[in-house]
Amino acid sequence: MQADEAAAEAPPICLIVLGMAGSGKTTLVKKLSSFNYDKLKPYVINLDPACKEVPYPASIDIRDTVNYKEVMKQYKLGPNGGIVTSLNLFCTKFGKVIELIEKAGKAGHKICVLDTPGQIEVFTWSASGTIITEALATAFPTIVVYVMDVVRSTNPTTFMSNMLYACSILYKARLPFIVAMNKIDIEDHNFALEWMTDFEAFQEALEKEQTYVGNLTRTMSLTLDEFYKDLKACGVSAKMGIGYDRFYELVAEGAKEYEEDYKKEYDKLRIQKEEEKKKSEKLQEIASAKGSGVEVPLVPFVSEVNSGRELADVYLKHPGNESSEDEEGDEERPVAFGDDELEDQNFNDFMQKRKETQIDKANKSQS
Ligand SMILES: Nc1nc2c(ncn2[C@@H]2O[C@H](COP(=O)(O)OP(=O)(O)OP(=O)(O)O)[C@@H](O)[C@H]2O)c(=O)[nH]1
Ligand SMILES: [Mg+2]
Repeated sequence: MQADEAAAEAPPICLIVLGMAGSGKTTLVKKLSSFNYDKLKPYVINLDPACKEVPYPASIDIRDTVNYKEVMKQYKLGPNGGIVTSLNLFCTKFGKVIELIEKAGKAGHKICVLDTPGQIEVFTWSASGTIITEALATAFPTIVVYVMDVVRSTNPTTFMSNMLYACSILYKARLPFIVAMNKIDIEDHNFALEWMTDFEAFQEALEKEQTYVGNLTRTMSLTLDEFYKDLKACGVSAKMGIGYDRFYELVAEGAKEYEEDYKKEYDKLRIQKEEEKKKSEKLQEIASAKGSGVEVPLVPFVSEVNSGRELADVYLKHPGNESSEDEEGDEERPVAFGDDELEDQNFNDFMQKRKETQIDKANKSQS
C-alpha cells in the first residue's frame, strides 16, 4: 500500500466538544468545520437535539433521527428530560454512526467534530454520554475539547468552578483533554493560564474574596494543582477565528498521547465488549435453536411410598444424626428426644396409634 493511501485511510481524530451553556461550543464547531478544509475535511456531527438550527454543514444530525419535542410530549418530560431521553434513543443507533465515521475516514476526512447539548451534565453524567464517548474512544483517537468562556471566568471562584467541572470530566472520560479558552477577542486568556501555572498568582487573586466560597476555592486550588499538569490549554476566539493553529498543535499532541497512553485501555475495553457480544449471541442462538436435541421428561414428584406407608409418615432425617462419627452429629439433639424414657414413650404411642389406624382400616374394608 502506498504511503499516501495509508494516510488517507487513517482513522479520523474525534473531537468531543463540551462546555457550559453558552460557552461557544456551536460557534467553535462551526469554525472547525471550515478551518483548513482542504487538508482536514472535517466531518461534523450534531448531538444537540434541542437546538433550533445548526449553523454548520452537519454530516450527521441527531434531529434527523429523534424529534425532541415529540419525545417531550410522548414521555411527558420537561426540556432537560427530553434532551436526556432523545440522546438515550439516539445512542442505541450509535453503532451505525461509528460505521459512518469509519467510512468518512476512508474517504479522507481527518477530523470528526461532535457538538454536544448546552446542558453539559446531560452528556457528561448520563449513560448515553458515557456510551457515546466509549464507543468513539474504542474505535478512533478521541480527544475531549472543553470550551471555557474566559469572559465569565475572570472571577477566581467562577474560574475554579469551571476547572472543577473540567477536572471531573477529565477523570471520568480518561482521554486527552484540551481546554479551549474561548472569546479571547473580548478578554485576554493569559490571566487564566497564569492561574493554572502559578499557584501564588491565583492565591493573590483570591485575597480579594473574603466569602466562604473564597475559602473553599483556596482549599480546592491546592488539590487542582496536580490536575493542571494533565491539561492542554490554549486561547481561541470561535467567532473571530483566532488561535486555531495553536489549537491544532494541541490536537496533534492529544492524538499522540491517545496512541501512547490511552489506546491500550480502550483496546482492552473493545476486546471485552466483543467477547460479551459473542457470548450473548451464542446464548441467543442456543435459546432459539428449537427442536434440536432430545427432550428429557421431568421426574414427577413422589406421591406414594412402598411397603404400605402413607406419604405423611415419611419424615426427613436430621443431617447431624447421619453418623455418630460425623462432626455435625455432635450437635445438641432436640429436647423431645433428649430423654431415653420419653423417647420410648413417644415410640410406643406412635406404634399404638398406628395399630389402631390399621385395625380401623381392616374393619372398614370388611364392612
Ligand atoms: N465575542 C465572542 N462571542 C462568542 C464567541 N463564541 C461564541 N460567542 C457567542 O456566544 C454565544 C453562545 O455561543 P454558542 O456557540 O451558541 O454557545 P453554545 O455553547 O453552543 O451554547 P449552547 O449550545 O446553548 O449551550 C453566541 O451569542 C455567540 O455569538 C467568541 O469567540 N467571541
Ligand atoms: Mg450549542
